[in-house]
Amino acid sequence: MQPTYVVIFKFLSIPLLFLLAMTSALHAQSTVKAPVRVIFDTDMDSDVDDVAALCQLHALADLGEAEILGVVTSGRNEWSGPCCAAINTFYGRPEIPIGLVSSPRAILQKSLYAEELAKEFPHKFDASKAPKAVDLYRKILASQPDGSVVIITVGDLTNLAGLLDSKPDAASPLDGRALVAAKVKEYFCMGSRYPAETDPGTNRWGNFRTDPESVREVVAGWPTMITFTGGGKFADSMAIGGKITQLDPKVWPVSRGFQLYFERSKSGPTRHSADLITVLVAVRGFEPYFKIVDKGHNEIDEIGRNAWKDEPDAPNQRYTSELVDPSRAREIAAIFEAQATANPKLRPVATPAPAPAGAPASP
Ligand SMILES: [Ca+2]
Repeated sequence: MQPTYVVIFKFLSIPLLFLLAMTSALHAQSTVKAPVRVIFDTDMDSDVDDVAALCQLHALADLGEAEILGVVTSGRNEWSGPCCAAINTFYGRPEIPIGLVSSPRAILQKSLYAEELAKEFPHKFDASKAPKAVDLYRKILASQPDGSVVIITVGDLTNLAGLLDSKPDAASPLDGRALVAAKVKEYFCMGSRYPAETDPGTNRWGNFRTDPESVREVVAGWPTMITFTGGGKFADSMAIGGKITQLDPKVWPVSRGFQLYFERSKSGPTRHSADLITVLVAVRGFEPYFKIVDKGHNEIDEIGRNAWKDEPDAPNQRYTSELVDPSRAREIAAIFEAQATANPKLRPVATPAPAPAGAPASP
């Protein structure tokens, strides 16, 4: 007996089959999402999730889901810029512009990996020719369609405060706030804990305590949607590192970064995924994993502690710091690791050929 679908197809004429095929192709085309146009703003210094998050963003670019318009660094560590350049080069995108923070508010933090990644992996970054982060933001935003750009910060908010405060220049006749209002679709911010961060200490940790003045200015003055994503237990529940550290650290910057971080901080074998959560939500949205709180506003105190207040409601502020189903945390961590370890599409890493039978095992 013939399968049912064969019987059905026998009754369909060739032109009708062609029409059906064309209709489904057109439908597929109309449902393909345009890549999310991203500017990635990172403190590529103190913590190592930035390394994995930038690799993840390249993987999403390889899938056609994101386009990386530029990368800017928010801290004063001199190796952060070249480290980003090394990662961009690894993924076959050495042309991505990299801007460096210039504000006197920017702080200097040590890095356990940035210098090594910058020295061990090829790139042609020249800090003396790199644009200032705010200038690069302005240039990129001015060149993009209205309402099209997504900003992701996984570091300090120093550059964004500078952007809001920037004056008209050769790139655009608009001041910073008007330029952001015109060009930025949404802003995704990795920062702090939710519903509140209550550390009584004065250490300058995380992304809000490092430059609180800038955080207060950005949160108060940002003219489009801001989505905050939390750290702490939320990001710990999706910790990564197991698969990343299995890759050859001589070949893969992400593996080398995690190796150095774990060795030198005497930690591991996993690390929280705070910055990767922000990237995933910015590019793919909240569904199906992330719970959103969209009523209220984020209140930031003088030292950068925050508290989510239900009243009054800021229509342009929301956060996620909880999973719809917390039992799926490991599933999401596996997605992060798969993305951070995906073979670059533009510059694939050769997998070693299997040794011929009978050959001596390599040392
Ligand atoms: Ca970070």
